[in-house]
This record gives sequence, C-alpha cells and structure tokens, in this order.
Amino acid sequence: MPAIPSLKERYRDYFDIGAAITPQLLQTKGDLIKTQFSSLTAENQMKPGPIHPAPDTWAFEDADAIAAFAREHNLHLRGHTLVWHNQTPEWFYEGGDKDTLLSRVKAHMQVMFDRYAKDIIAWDVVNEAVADQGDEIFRDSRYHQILGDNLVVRSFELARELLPGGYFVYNDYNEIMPAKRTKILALLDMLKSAGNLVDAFGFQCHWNIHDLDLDELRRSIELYAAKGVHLQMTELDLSLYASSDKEIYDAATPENLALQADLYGKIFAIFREYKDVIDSVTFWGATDADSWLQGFPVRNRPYNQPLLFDGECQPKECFRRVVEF
Ligand code: 9MR
Repeated sequence: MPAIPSLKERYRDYFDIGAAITPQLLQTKGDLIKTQFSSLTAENQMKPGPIHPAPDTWAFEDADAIAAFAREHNLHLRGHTLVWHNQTPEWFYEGGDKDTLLSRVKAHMQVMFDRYAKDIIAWDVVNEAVADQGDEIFRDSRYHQILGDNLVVRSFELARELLPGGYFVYNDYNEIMPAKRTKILALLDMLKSAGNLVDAFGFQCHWNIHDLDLDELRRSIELYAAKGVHLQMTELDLSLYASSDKEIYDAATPENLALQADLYGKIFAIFREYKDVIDSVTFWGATDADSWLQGFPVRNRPYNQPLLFDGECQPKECFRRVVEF
C-alpha cells in the first residue's frame, strides 16, 4: 500500500498540526500520531481534576507519559488547561473566599509550570469563561461567583508572575457566533489593557457540517487577529450531526461525508490564507473512534465521524482534501 502523505510535513511551512490524545492512544496509535502530527494536547490528563485531585495529591503519571512521548518524538505540546469551570475538584473552592481560591490557583500553576514548562509551547490559562447567552460577559460558575469579573485577568496575572516568558492563551468555543464573539473580543481587550497578558486566542472549532458559516469564520479570524493576538485552532472537529440535533439516526450518509470533505478542504484553505497569525491547528482526537463526540450529546447515537482518520487509522476523503492543495 502506498504511504499516505503526512499532514505535518504538508503543513510544515504553515502551522503545527496537532491532536488531542490520551496515554492509551499513544500506545495503540503511536505510529499514526507521530507521523501525522507535530503537536499534542492532553485530552484530559493535565486538567486540574485528573492531575490534582486533592490539595496534596498529584497524579502525574499520565501527563508525564504524554510529555515523554512529545520529547521523544520532537513534538510540540500544548498545556490544557489551568483555570476552567469543569474538571476542577470541589476542594479548590472550599471556604469560598477570593484569596483562598487565588492562592490555590497560584499553587496549582506553580507546580504545573515547574514540572511541564520546559515541554509546553502554549498554555490554555483560562478555558471557556465567557457566557454563551445573555448580556453578561462571564459565565456563571463557581470561579465567577468567588472571583467576579476579575477572574480572567487575575488568572493571567498570576501566570505571568510565575512564568514571565510563558505563551498564554485564552481558549473558548462558539467563537464565530457574533454575540459570543463580541464578548470574547471585549475580554481580549481587558487582557491587553491590563498589561498585554494574552499571547493568543484559542478557537476551539467544535463545528458541524450543517451550519458552519465560512464567511463568519473568515471575519472572526480577522476580528480576533486585529486585537494583536495570535490564533491557535485548538479543538477542531466537524460533526456529522447538527448541534441542536438530539435525534438517534445515522448521519454518516455518502452525502454528509462528501459535504464534510468539501468543508474540511475549504476550512483549511482559509487557515492557510491566515498562516501568519495561526500558530497551530489541533484536532480534538486522532481518529473517529476516539472522538469525544461518540456518545455526546446523545448516548447510543450511531457512530459520528468528525475527524480525518477512520477508527482503523485510514485516511478519509476529508484527509485528501486537506493535504491536496
Ligand atoms: O474530550 C474531553 C472529554 O473526554 C471530557 O469528558 C470532557 C469533560 O468536560 O472534556 C472534553 O474536552 C473538552 C475540552 O477540554 C474543552 N473544550 C470542549 C472539549 C469537548 O467537550
């Protein structure tokens, strides 16, 4: 069988091509991962919950295995994530006062930086703090209830203080929807005026084939880049189901797969145009079989196929459309 082209080679002059991975996947699909991707993100293993389950308990093993794989194969590694309303253990918030929470966040960051800063090229300092609906900029979360609107700026200040040369990202989803985008842009302004605290905006890129608006994507890239930050495409996937869709049926029709291939081709053509501001494009998973979308938001829904490789690590039509240009 002829060797398939390598995404990371094809995009060497453009940006890193990444994948979210787990230590198990590095064992079972390590060959695919090291030949196709130039950057890794731990899908869960560097989040506060998994790595820091109790104040004096750290579980480094999985994150260490990922960092070792990245070093061994010369891959970049993204740090995901330090401050998030999800997958953060209850003990962070216990007591409920600002100073206690901030001192815990600071201690957490310090250990993460001491152990992983040499391996990590970019940190998602804060993830998903902006509200999807309504006029409020910030999502109602335990973090926000305790720290208020300072939550994001304070988190970035702490990160800067502890790791002055760090490369710091604010990461969020629904990033191309105009109402939420306006709020994220305001947040980037806050981070800029508090002392140039942010280096890049992370577009998560959890999209689907039914309602992705490519003009809004292009406009969004321009609006975010106009804030003077770089862009990292951090969690790309293209679901075959619409986001509002809660039905159980099989969306993997030939028509939908053809539409997906066409869209992947167009998305990457836009990304290539903006290579000067885009550092990296990371897929949220390596193959369809490992995608978080299996079972989300509907359990037992037929197999979703949001990525470029099928469950057997074979390239799909959408892969061809991404490498052929
Ligand atoms: O893919 C991750 C999944 O395994 C976890 O159960 C989930 C918990 O919230 O987080 C998923 O990853 C998320 C990422 O960390 C932040 N953006 C959305 C991703 C998909 O939910």
